[in-house]
Amino acid sequence: MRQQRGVALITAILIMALVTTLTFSLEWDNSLDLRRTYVSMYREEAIQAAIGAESWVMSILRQDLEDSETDHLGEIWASELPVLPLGSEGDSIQGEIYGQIEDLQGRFNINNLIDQNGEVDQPSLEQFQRLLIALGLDVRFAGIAADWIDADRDASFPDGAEDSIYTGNVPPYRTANQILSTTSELAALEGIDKATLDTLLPHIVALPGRTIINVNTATGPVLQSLDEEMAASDVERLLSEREESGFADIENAFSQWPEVRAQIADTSEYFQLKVIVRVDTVRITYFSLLERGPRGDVTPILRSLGTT
Ligand SMILES: [Ca+2]
Ligand SMILES: [Ca+2]
Repeated sequence: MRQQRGVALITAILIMALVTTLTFSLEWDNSLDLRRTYVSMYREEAIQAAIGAESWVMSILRQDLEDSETDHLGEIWASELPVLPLGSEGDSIQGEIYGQIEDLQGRFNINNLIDQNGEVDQPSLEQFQRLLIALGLDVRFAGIAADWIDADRDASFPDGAEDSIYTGNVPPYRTANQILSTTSELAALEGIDKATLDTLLPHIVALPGRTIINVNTATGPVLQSLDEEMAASDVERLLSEREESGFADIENAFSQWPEVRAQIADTSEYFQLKVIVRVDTVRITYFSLLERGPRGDVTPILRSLGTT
């Protein structure tokens, strides 16, 4: 009798343990499911908030074209979008949204490296070489980048790289042989490392078609890339002359370098919006490339979600 009671007790304990484990595992799965649902819901809300900010920014850019004839860093679009709280008081879910707009024509357009026939554009290649020198980077990347974008498969001399180089890599890959949609593609270039990219990326952009530089928003190294006769001291003088509201008269400011005139402007068509949205524990970074037409119509031409 005693032995049987003992067995019954052990069985009861085992069943109890089994039920507890099952319950715990069900609760665990349940809370994970709930969490997953919340995360995807918050993410969706964050994207909707970013799209809302995008249409607000589009109206700022539209208005800007009505109000001003030039684009410079003292304008409303160029100031940071302040941190705005999301969700009203008393809401259990809290978040915020902030961001900035950048004029992309203050940068060197990497797609200028080829002309409309897909062939290397020599003056732009030389400009890119000067930009690399101004940034203290290896000048060979200009030729290597041009080969990556140009239509042919013949490596340029002395600085170039086509499929024969990249197919030897592990894993092997081929050159794009077409214009870039994002500058991060340059990470695939022969010999380029992260430090080089980090230095280069703030000064370059990949825009569809050829563009000219807005000297009101250009970085110092980009100004210096405009002409081989332009010294670092000239750039310093130009930057101090430009200050916040741009050059009063670009013809006058750049009269010393007559060949530069055709490559520069004091207006822009391409802007990048970067918005960071947090909803509860979910955070997204939303990028939108905006094109503003001559009549003020603004169109998002490339949207992406980033991690930084
Ligand atoms: Ca303007
Ligand atoms: Ca090529």
